[in-house]
Amino acid sequence: MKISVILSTLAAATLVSAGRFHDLGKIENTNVLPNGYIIQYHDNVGHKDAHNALNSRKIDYKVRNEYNIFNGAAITVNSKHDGKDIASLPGVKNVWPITLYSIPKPQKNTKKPTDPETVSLHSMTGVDIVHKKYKLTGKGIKVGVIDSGVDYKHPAFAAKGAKEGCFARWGKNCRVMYGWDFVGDEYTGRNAPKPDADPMDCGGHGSHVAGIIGANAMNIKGEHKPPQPFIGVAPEVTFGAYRVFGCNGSSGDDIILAAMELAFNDGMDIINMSLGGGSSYKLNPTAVLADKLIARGMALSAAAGNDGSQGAWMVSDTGLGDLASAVASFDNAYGFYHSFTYAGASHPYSVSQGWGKPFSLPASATIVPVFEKSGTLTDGCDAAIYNAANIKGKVVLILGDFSRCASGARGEIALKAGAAGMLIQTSPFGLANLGGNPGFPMASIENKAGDALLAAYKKNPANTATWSKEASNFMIEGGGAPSDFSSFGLDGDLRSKPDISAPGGNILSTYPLAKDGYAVLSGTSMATPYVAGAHALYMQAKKSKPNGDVIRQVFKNTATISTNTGSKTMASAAKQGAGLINVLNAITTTTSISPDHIDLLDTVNLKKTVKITIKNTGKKTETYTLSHVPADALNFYSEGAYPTGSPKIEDDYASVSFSQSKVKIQPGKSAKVTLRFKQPKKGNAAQFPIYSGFVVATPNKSGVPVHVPYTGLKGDVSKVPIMDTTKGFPAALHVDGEGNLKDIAKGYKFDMVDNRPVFVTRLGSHTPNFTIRVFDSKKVFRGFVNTLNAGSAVGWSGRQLNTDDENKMVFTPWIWTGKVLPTTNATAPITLPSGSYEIVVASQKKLTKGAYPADYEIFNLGSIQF
Ligand SMILES: *[C@@H]1O[C@H](CO)[C@@H](O)[C@H](O)[C@H]1NC(C)=O
Ligand SMILES: *[C@@H]1O[C@H](CO)[C@@H](O)[C@H](O)[C@H]1NC(C)=O
Ligand SMILES: *[C@@H]1O[C@H](CO)[C@@H](O)[C@H](O)[C@H]1NC(C)=O
Ligand SMILES: *[C@@H]1O[C@H](CO)[C@@H](O)[C@H](O)[C@H]1NC(C)=O
Ligand SMILES: CC(=O)N[C@H]1CO[C@H](CO)[C@@H](O)[C@@H]1O
Repeated sequence: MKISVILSTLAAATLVSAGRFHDLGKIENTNVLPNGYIIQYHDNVGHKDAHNALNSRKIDYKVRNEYNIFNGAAITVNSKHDGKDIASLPGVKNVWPITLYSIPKPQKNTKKPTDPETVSLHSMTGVDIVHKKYKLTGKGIKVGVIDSGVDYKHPAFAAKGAKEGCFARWGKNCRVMYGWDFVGDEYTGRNAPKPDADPMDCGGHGSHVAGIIGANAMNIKGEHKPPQPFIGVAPEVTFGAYRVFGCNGSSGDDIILAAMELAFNDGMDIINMSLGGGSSYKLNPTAVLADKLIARGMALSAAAGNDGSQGAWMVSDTGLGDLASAVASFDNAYGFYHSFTYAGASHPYSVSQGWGKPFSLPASATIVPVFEKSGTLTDGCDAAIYNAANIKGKVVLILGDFSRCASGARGEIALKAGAAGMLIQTSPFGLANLGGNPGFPMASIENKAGDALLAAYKKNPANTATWSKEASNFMIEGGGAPSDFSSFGLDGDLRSKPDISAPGGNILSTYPLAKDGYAVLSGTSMATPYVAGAHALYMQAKKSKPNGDVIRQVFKNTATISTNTGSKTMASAAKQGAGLINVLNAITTTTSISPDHIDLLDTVNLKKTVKITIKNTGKKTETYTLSHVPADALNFYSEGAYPTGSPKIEDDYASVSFSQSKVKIQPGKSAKVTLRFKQPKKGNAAQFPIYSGFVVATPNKSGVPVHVPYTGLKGDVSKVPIMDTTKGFPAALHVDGEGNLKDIAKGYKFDMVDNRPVFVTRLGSHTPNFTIRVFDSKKVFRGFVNTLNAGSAVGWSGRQLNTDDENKMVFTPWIWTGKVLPTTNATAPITLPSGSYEIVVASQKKLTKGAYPADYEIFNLGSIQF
């Protein structure tokens, strides 16, 4: 077996608890702080009781943070005690190791800050109209940014009438009213934080996020002038800047919990968190606290994650709570372009860099497509082809195939042949960037625009083109669809996640002045603050502050359901959630549907009938028509036991029937409708396709249609492979003193000091309970493997990434010391006597009760002797 890994870099890990053991299954990433634990107490237990309990067990510990809403503390343990001891203390409900979160890796950007489609994202979401027509700005709403800080001096954060921004601790009339630096510049997640009062941003991420929520860069002149004017979603919100990242590195969730509680105590209405992290269950500390804060009236949106290339089951932790919003990303869609009108239709065009200005041509410069002999549009690389056509003083239309000549060269040829200008049809789609030619008007047009011109020319070659004087907004071909990088759901309980999407691909926003002031970034981190800003607009519009889950429902009900780029069918709800947020629809709708998601589960547990409640919150009686909009099914298991990075998209659709197809509802009243689902006929149940769709209720007046997404898995989810067996996992190997992994020689006896067995595992999907069990030669169960590097092997776990940031395969090595945890509520591991022991890797199958062995996926790794 060829796996190489340097074991000395592995961090100690794991946590345990009498009630629950929470293994994070991410030991390989060293993203756990050694000896650090987060403890949650039972409801009636306080800090003092917890100290007494710790002291009575003679545990030498230091308090890092205490949490009143979460009801617990973060501690560092100096003595030999570990998570298991702490978990067994009276009054302790949960124990987790302190986990490090990083700022999600920004995605590669294809756009520059000057590209037109980086500013007009608000036309995707109705926010442009909400600004103009409803004059909503988020005034009076407080939004907390838990991130790398905010460059509060940036002029885009200046209060009305002020030239620069400021922080209220040291200034007057500031938009950043609250804030704290929990960590200091040098904090990396692994060293001691040095808190201070100044939340100035150093990394840049937090300023970008804050700008998306509420920058105003419309009228900034001078040194800090933006590459083009832009505005945030809610440009008059008040900010809290809670800095949890140093200039570089990660942040511990002990710090993040403290920041979330301070944000709540400062009276923040909304917080947004975009933390990187694998996907697991909703039972992680930040998700637990998030649900508590939302229940107390706060709104919280969290990034779904940028792991779209890793396949299914990848939505990040923090947004997994029942009440929180996990936010997916769409690519920026609209662009502000000059255009021309031809045969009654307007088409945007993108001027070549060489020409650099809009076209201004006489009506006599009609458009002439130039064809090859075969009748297809030419690439325009040969002079002869122009000479054969009558193109003098005309604008030639040619195909954007750049394999034979570059754009400058073909411009030169057409110019010499006497053309007045050139339009290039982009292939396959989307407006292309052209280098062009300084002396010749050249521009790219969309693929569909090229087709439209050809069709119109055929009917009437004498059509003339009119060139616009002003630029205007166009939805751009290829934009406005789910971002490739945005993570796929579902979660480990087959719940429908992510919840909603917002623009997150190619977003222009503020950056620290020390780093040029502006940047275009992409990621679900950019989509998340968009939703936070949208919450602020909604609260201002309604003059009330509904809880986050209430607003989530409105946003989900009224989102715009979208197709994938180049596809006619709707994108899966496991990718786009309920669709792209539409704030205009959200504030004007007079209908709601609850619940805001339908989890059909798998074939075995299929929820065949589901009741939804439609409520008419308007002033007039409405008759609603119910309909079903199916979405693509995603097949991640067409190639074997490990989920493929990108799914096979299949046209399997569920069918839905309604107890009534029309329902009349009086104002202020609601009605229940029963939905009957049949799962798709076509999909191959052995490949577990995830199907989805939307149930829509359309009011008979011109009101906003509302919908609820449903998701289901065809097949028996308990048969979805948990262990990745495609690459030789799981296996028992031999780790020598230098950390090299080798096969175990037959009859080998380990000394358990210089030579130890290591059990390697790699999870392709979630398991409610991952265990490595030890049986003696009489087949008697002796306990769960306790390791040198990763604690004891028992507890839930999310799926593992396919590859890490360095493109290395991700897996977990469990280095065995000969110790076992005899039961899950034992207070300490015990050392087994020398002998021969059988090692069994057993992962509980999803949606089962957990009876051993029936409900487990089991691999026997053979015997280990020591
Ligand atoms: C952060 O990293 C950069 C580049 O690696 C380095 O130049 C800088 O000094 C670091 N900053 C801090 C505060 O550690
Ligand atoms: C819409 O439905 C209501 C209730 O059934 C009805 O009174 C009204 O006439 C309908 N309006 C239209 C335009 O069909
Ligand atoms: C995992 O399985 C063990 C052994 O059956 C059990 O004691 C433990 O409670 C289970 N843990 C969870 C989280 O279900
Ligand atoms: C573990 O806890 C269970 C109930 O939670 C109890 O029945 C059992 O006796 C405990 N085992 C030990 C070893 O404490
Ligand atoms: C306002 C705020 O906290 N924004 C954050 C939203 O979510 C992600 C997670 O940290 C961050 O990237 C943003 O900084």
